[in-house]
Amino acid sequence: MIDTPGIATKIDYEDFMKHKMKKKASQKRAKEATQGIVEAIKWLEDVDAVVVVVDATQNPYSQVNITIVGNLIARNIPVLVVANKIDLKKADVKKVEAAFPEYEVVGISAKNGKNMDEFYESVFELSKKA
Ligand SMILES: Nc1nc2c(ncn2[C@@H]2O[C@H](COP(=O)(O)OP(=O)(O)OP(=O)(O)O)[C@@H](O)[C@H]2O)c(=O)[nH]1
Ligand SMILES: [Mg+2]
Repeated sequence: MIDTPGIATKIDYEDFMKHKMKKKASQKRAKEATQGIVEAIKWLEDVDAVVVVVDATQNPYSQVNITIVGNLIARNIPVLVVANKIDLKKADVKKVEAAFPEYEVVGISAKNGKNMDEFYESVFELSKKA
């Protein structure tokens, strides 16, 4: 099981500085984070199935989501989309479903454990496709 770092298209060392890191350390950390993403994308070559976890309070139609999911579709890799943070008012699972019509979407809250049974059931179904 691989837990990849969050795949972002933009890593700004100044974001690390906002967390009280010095400039040099922030630049080093940003470089490492970028490397982590490159490695995560390489790992996609070797996986049997992918659980894509998105923040359901954010716009699902981001460039990075479209690129990653497009890549998985092209490779015929089974995918389950998890719309996380349904404990927040802003969360919109329907919007996530509309953005990824190819895949099953399960809404959960990792924070308070909501819908975990449905999630495990979906992972089991996903494993059968792998
Ligand atoms: N409200 C709410 N917040 C959550 C939930 N799950 C995670 N978070 C918060 O979201 C932030 C990111 O959570 P992480 O678990 O670090 O996310 P990640 O995708 O593993 O992040 P990276 O591995 O660093 O890319 C943290 O502040 C969590 O507390 C949730 O279900 N509800
Ligand atoms: Mg993580």
